Amino acid sequence: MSALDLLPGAIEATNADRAADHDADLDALAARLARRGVDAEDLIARVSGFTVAVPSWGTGTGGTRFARFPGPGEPADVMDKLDDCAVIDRLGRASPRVSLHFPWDGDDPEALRQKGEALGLGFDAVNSNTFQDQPGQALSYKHGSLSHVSREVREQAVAHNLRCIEIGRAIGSRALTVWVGDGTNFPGQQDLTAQLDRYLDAAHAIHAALPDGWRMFTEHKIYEPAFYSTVVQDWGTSLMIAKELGEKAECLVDLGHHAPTVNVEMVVARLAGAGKLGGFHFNDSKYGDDDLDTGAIDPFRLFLVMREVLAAERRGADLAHMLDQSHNVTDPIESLIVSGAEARRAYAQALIVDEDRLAAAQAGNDALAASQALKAAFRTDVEPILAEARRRAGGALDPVAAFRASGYRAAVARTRPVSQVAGGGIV
Ligand SMILES: [Mn+2]
Repeated sequence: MSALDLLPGAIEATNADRAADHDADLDALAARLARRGVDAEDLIARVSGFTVAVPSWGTGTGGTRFARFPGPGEPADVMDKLDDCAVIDRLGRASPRVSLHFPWDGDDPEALRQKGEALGLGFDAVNSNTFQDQPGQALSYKHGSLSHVSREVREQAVAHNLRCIEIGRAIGSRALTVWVGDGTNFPGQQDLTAQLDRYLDAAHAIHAALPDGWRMFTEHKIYEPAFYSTVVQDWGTSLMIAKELGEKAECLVDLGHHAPTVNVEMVVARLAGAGKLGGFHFNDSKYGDDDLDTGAIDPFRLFLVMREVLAAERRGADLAHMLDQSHNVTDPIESLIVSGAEARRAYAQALIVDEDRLAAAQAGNDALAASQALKAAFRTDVEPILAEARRRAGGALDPVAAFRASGYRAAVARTRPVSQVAGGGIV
């Protein structure tokens, strides 16, 4: 028996416990929404159609530069990670696809494809890793990858990205996310302009290798691991790169990769307006790239970002939504379930904004009324809509309660080896 077989009984039991309260809450919310001209059935359908990909690397306990505290039953390999991703989707019903990271997730596309098919999971964007060295690697990325001064290192980094595309093709992915750790720690360490030129030259080679129907996401980050400068430091550079590379290149916005006071929803609006918004890495932060759980710190910002997502989608944008966060003190499965729901919550809140009221306020320069129109949507507790979307898809009304009742973590802890990796480092 697989540990996954523990889920149906737990979903059924916890749903039965909560059904009466949930039905009453849903009826009350539907009536309230109806008075505002919002059809609850329509909202449930829209929410059900909004999904976020789970990052395979997020299923293990994360860490900081200081330490990592492994939890019980951590995935030992990518097959375990995919099992955990299946748990997340079966309970939360918001994440039918997984975003893989190579070479962390091996080099056996056929095995990945078969496993995904067996679990009912698809694959979202594949992520390349040229920010650390792997055992047996010929050349080091210590001083950069796609922007390295050495042509040989750049070629090695390009070749890795091409391999990621190859694996992605075999498993049904249709996008490659490129984030590099390239940058400098000292003024003068590198020529800032020449460094970006080298990056562009290498990125062109990757872009040229993209199959039809594929996209390449360029992900910017203001700092870390380089602390003085990074090669793709902000959305402006990311946009320059995407425009320079061509049609298949688009910008990915990781919510944590900006300076603390940056207006991220503005960044999203600008990239969407330029026709170069490709997708997101959702997470949350208080100070920098904290990689905290989506919606954990500033749910209002997430809502405002989702407003821009919705606006872009209404204009025809096809956006890739992924989670990218580090779970240092929680069970990663629980965090990823909750984060998928938080993304959906913000999306649902964005959907119920009274657009006519907002447009009238904007046309009349009535700032207060405009703000109130947004707040009215943000203050609405849409949890019954989210829960109903889960239940109708066979998921749990309360997925964390169902997960805890299932005993899944204890079951896999009996069969998976205890993780020995206690050192610091990113995940
Ligand atoms: Mn990211």
